[in-house]
Amino acid sequence: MSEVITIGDAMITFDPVLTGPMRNSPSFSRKAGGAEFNFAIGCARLGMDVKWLSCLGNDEFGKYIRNFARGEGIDTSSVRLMDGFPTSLNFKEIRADGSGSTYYYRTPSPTKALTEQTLDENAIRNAKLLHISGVFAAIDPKKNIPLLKRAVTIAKDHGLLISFDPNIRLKLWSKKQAKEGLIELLPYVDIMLTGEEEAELLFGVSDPESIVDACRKYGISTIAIKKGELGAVGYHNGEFITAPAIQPNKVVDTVGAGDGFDAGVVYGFLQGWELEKTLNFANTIGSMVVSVQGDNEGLPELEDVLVQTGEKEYLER
Ligand code: KDG
Repeated sequence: MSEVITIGDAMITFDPVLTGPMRNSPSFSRKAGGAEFNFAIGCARLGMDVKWLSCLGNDEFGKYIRNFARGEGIDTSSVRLMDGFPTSLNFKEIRADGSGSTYYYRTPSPTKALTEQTLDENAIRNAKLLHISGVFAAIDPKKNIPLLKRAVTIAKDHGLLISFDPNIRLKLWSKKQAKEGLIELLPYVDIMLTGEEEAELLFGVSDPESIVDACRKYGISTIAIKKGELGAVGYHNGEFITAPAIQPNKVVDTVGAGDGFDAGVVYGFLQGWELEKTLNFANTIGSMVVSVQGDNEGLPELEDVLVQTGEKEYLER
């Protein structure tokens, strides 16, 4: 039985050796990434039992990603290697301030083969929380929105919590498609993990109170709004909390910080922590992710986060 289950694509991520326009980087370092995949790694490093539902190409890259996930302790028994679909690729551009762009080669993604017929419904029934994100939805909206609706329906029928990150990637779909598609998932969501801009796209409002009001109309009871360098704002059970950002030592690559934050909120929530402690924990994870290059290399283990938050002493090894 997994505590947390998630569904999504993963890609080979090519990190440039030079900052600046990607075309000028003479070589790249081969890594792996993908929003839901990063989230799964974040949860596993915090000590949660995680299962990831996906399809990869039946090729060297697909096998590398599956092995990587296995090495993180993620249950990959429902990750299938598909003939005829190359594993998705993502070339990154990283600017001097750590921000960047992505250049995808993921059409069609091997997750084309993940359908309502092949969905591991039993695995969903047996978890505590299902995490979904707008990246998987965007890869193939006609198939994946109904598939996600099926997954969340099974999850709700079996008492799971649903966490959701809109993760809107405008290289994958238009603003109109994103809004129409993702709104369909909101009535199933318990924990909303959103950036301000994404909330504005979905609801047409950008201040925290209005975002919370908009989410609550869909029955969402816990909301975390990610404000990047400004920290986060959270809402739960009538309580509003502003949690200041934790300043990272340096910012080298901001990709994956949101996924790490999501894993932190889910961890705190499942532990039954107060909202303030949960947001501080999640912000700390975000700050640790941005100081390491790679989409998931900076995701910390639980002990490392507790050392950063001052709850545990650093023991020199
Ligand atoms: O959230 C980080 C991810 O977005 C990144 O690892 C890969 O761009 C990506 C995607 O589409 O999942």
